[in-house]
Amino acid sequence: MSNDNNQKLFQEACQIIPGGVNSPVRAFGSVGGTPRFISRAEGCRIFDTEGQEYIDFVGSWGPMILGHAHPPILDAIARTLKNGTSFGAPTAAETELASLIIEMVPSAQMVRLVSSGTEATMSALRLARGITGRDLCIKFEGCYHGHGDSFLVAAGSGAATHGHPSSPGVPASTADLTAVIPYNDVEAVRTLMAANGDQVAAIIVEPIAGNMGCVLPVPGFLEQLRELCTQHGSLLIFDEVMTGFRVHAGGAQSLLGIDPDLTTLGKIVGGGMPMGVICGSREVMENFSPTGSVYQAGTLSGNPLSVAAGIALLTELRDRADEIYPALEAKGQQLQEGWQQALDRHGIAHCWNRAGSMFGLFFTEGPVNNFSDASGADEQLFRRFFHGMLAAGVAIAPSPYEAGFLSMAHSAQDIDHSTTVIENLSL
Ligand code: HOZ
Repeated sequence: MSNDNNQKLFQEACQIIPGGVNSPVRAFGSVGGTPRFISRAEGCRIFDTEGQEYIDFVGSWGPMILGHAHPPILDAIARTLKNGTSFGAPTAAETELASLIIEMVPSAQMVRLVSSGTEATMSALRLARGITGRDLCIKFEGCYHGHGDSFLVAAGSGAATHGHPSSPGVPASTADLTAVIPYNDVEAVRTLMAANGDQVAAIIVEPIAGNMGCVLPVPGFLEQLRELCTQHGSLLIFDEVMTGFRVHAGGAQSLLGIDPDLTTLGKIVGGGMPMGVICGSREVMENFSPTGSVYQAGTLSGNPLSVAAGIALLTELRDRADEIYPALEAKGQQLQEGWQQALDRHGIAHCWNRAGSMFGLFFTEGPVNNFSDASGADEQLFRRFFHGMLAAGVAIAPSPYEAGFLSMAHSAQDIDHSTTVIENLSL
């Protein structure tokens, strides 16, 4: 199969875009080779500029829960587009989307819309610092909360993929305000809070981690974070950019029954258009300017096209939740069983973590409960697996430090086909 056009486009891009990409993990840095340049996507398939099609288990890194180019979302964007692309002024649709979020996400009483998950987490931490008058933040190794300075310390996702989990350019004085603890290590949090709890503005956590592969919280971990935050007057921030509306219609907090003080959302909430959200209790959220004094702003915040796409997607997820989430779980089970059996036949050690349609496959015996476990997996094998799948028309994320995603558009046949591809790989 020709890859000439992708190679030509990548070379051209590399001349004028750092690494040829606008987000590092897309560059195939850890797996080698040439990124596919995508011309279109539909359902569970993406198509590259060579005309080659792939069953897609990346789903634009999460938003495509109902599939690519989902007609109700395209229609909503097309209808809205006729009226203009940005007003920099309030719209009725923003309030409609905020109401939907409040209806679906248990801890949300008020909502602010921004343009990306990174903006949401940065603003959530500023809000926590403003409210508490404290500076310290606790994050977990391998969790990724966007590329704000405070979070590029022992970060997952592309930062881990490219070997810079703590980025140059982040002033030491900022990095020093972020304490890093292994995911699922509640004793370490307890010790740190006992010593410095009165200085901790917030604990931020992916309630189900998706940026070191998929890693699930061990029983009691999140409950104890909740308890420690309450006890020490710190705010608990759930970064649900990946898990929001993905693992349950109400996000991980609904699935796991824990209310954070603040939640950040992204990806699904914008229906595949740029969108981030900070939400929480009225008491907390009213500290944002202009009702409060914590400043936060954006010309494109509440962009009408993103809002229209978000309303279309969330409305469908809410109205069809009883059908969609069990169906996604069934697809996840089928995928897991099929891939596990195929890898067993190859005699390959592997470990699987999954929350419904969000999954992580690690080439190690496991268990994988934190970043150190995840980074112990066989990277060479991952590379061979990745390229074997891609060559056979199955796209997974080009990094072991990313989660995989299924959508409602993946049929049983698509999933079976991906299993057959694994059976036929030479690993
Ligand atoms: N950090 C994103 C996934 N966890 C990657 C986004 C992208 O490259 O589009």
